[in-house]
Amino acid sequence: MVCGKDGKEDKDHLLYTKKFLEVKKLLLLGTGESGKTTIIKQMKILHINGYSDNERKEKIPYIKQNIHESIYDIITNMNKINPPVKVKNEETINSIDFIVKIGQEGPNEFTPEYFNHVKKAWADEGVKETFNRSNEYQLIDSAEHFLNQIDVIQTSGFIPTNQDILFCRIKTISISKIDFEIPIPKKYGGGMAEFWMFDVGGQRGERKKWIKVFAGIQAILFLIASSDFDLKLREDESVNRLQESFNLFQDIYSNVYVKDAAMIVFLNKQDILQRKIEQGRKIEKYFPEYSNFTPSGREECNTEYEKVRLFMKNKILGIARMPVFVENMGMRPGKNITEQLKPRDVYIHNTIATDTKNIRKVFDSVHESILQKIVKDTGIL
Ligand SMILES: Nc1nc2c(ncn2[C@@H]2O[C@H](COP(=O)(O)OP(=O)(O)OP(=O)(O)O)[C@@H](O)[C@H]2O)c(=O)[nH]1
Ligand SMILES: [Mg+2]
Repeated sequence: MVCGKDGKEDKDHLLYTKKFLEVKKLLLLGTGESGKTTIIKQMKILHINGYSDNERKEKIPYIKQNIHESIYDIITNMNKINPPVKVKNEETINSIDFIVKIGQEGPNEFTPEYFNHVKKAWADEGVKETFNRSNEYQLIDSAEHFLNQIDVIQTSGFIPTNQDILFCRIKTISISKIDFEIPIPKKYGGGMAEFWMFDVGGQRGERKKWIKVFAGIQAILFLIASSDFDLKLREDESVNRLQESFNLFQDIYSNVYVKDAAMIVFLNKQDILQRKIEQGRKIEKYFPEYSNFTPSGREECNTEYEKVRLFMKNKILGIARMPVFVENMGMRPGKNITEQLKPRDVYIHNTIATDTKNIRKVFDSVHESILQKIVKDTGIL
């Protein structure tokens, strides 16, 4: 307890302890496949009770479906990409025909025969080459993880690990909420903070539902898949996925319904971004302005990957620096008032949503930022 001469500090302390103890409502936003649901899964692992064996087993059909979607999308794109790719081993054609005949929906039953064909196809060098060019078509991120594990997945005693659950891709088409409690650091008075975290679908058709959960949100966790720089949007292949993310961030940043929420940005999928940059993929091919980008002297930048990370951070800060004007409807025609929104802090983190250790660390820091914002907003310090 903080004691003051006139009891003011005591009152202040009580006020913000009360604020800290209020439920904190966090909203996950971002484009499709940016990693929102993966963050929800991490909260269940870190702050709820993790996954029971039954819950793990419930994921098996989805994992098998991920395998089918992956192999189907790779092999049906071998001929479509330019230049096309041929199988290296003629015998693979038989397996490819078997899988293609099943169709996009997947088999009624995942038999040993089915898995043998998938394994044969995946072992072909031509199929691997097409996989390596997956930025030229649409492929889920979990493809390699599950295709490499068919032997384990097809056994009758298979129980998915946390890693499998985190990689399993299921598109979100409804709004869901999880709640959990985490300890408040002693310096803020201790106790437990209750969090409600909302997950929404990020594809274009899902975004009209977002407004339903805007009321009373304290913080927005906005996810950007930073590795998206060389991918096209699933919903509209004429649009770059990373550009779509920046545009969406700008829309949300200037949205008057969430103007009081803290803005926390996760530059996610850092593992994939690092791999792509180290393999020599060039971001300037998609974002020509990168060629003129020089990080400020204060920021550590020893590798190309670190420079790309700073470029993206800079893009976000650039959007946040732009003035936001909103028009308030006046009572009488012609009496509209244009108001400039207060600029606000944007907290940016580089994340790997599939890495529990990384998310534990980042979320501790997110929690701290939210507490600091409460202190700032209540005007006590
Ligand atoms: N390697 C890697 N994969 C990731 C990362 N974050 C998410 N993924 C994978 O990306 C895929 C999409 O993640 P989701 O969490 O389903 O994405 P979402 O934002 O919920 O997508 P929608 O529900 O369509 O809005 C999943 O297969 C995840 O395992 C990451 O940091 N690294
Ligand atoms: Mg989702």
